Amino acid sequence: MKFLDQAKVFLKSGDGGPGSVSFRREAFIEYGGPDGGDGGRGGAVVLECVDGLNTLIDYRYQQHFKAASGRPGAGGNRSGAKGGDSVLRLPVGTQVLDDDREHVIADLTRVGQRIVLMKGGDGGFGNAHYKTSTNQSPRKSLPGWPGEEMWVWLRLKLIADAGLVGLPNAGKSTFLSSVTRARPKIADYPFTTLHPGLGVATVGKDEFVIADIPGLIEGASEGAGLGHRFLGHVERCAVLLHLVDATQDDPAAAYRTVRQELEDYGGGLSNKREIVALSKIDSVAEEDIPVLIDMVQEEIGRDVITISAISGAGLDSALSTLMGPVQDARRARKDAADKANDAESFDDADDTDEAAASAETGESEAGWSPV
Ligand SMILES: Nc1nc2c(ncn2[C@@H]2O[C@H](COP(=O)(O)OP(=O)(O)OP(=O)(O)O)[C@@H](O)[C@H]2O)c(=O)[nH]1
Ligand SMILES: [Mg+2]
Repeated sequence: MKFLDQAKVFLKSGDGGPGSVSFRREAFIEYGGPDGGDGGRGGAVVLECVDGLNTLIDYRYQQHFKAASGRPGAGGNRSGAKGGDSVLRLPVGTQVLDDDREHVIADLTRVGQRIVLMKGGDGGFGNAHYKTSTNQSPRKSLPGWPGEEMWVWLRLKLIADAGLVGLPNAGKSTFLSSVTRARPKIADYPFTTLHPGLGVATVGKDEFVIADIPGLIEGASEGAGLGHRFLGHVERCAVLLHLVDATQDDPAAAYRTVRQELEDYGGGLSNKREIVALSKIDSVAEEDIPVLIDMVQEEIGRDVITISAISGAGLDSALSTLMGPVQDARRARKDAADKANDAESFDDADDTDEAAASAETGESEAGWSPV
């Protein structure tokens, strides 16, 4: 399946149906009168957050979404039927931005979330509505109110627990393929990965989602390489796994380059918790490993771990190390959701079902400082 993380679409909610002008006229029935029903309401534009999607590719093929108009009212006081809604099925992590891409109109963070973005226009009144004591046979009715319309941008920021960053060729995709069932493209040249991919890793009974993104190079923030466009996909991660290729000449410089790009990107990435791993450790001589570790530790001022996605060395411990911050973030989200829930229903404090349900929403972001 192709990957697309932004799309521009046109949305329109349905117009209201017109009211009807009608009079009851039947043989042998006295006192006929106005009986024109109201028009139906136009359909709404609805956003629905669904499971099992991680691309916006569908929105490349269909860019116009129009809800149906309400049906006209009719005689016999029959109201028109409501117009059908237009429903956009979107992956978790989709944001809807206005035309100038500055304001977030909606943020879909949990499966099952449903947002009515634009209501349909009201139906117009039929003439029955205007019957008064002084005007027993009004001929007035109203057309329906128009629906709303606008262009919006859909922007997908994948929601993963841990994000892989590093220079091209650092072994990110190989790591993802070794610890999850994802099968990204892997090759011995830079920019093998052209779009982000996700995989689910298992640690004991727990699972967490890892995102693999294209490699960063110096100047990515100015658009070099694939630029830093895809960094948005690791913005919501609890932790970054920064892979530094142990086989290259200057691992410390490689680390610095990527850090610089994370800082230039902003979005809180440089404050996110980061685990640094020397990768491809199977390909360096045993005696060089401590030297390399020292080199990088000196640069970053804290511990690094070593891994080999090929031999499997260090992979389990890397996953357990990532699991810590992932669980911290989940706990923080749960606490925040509980708190919000308590504030909302303090008089119903022991309604634990409700608390658990809202804990799953994960609406809040955990704030992190570097480890
Ligand atoms: N010896 C050894 N080679 C590795 C290891 N991990 C990755 N490689 C090799 O390094 C090369 C690059 O690996 P990728 O996983 O494609 O690197 P990447 O970081 O995803 O690269 P981009 O997608 O270009 O950013 C491939 O030829 C891999 O076979 C490892 O642990 N040991
Ligand atoms: Mg890759």
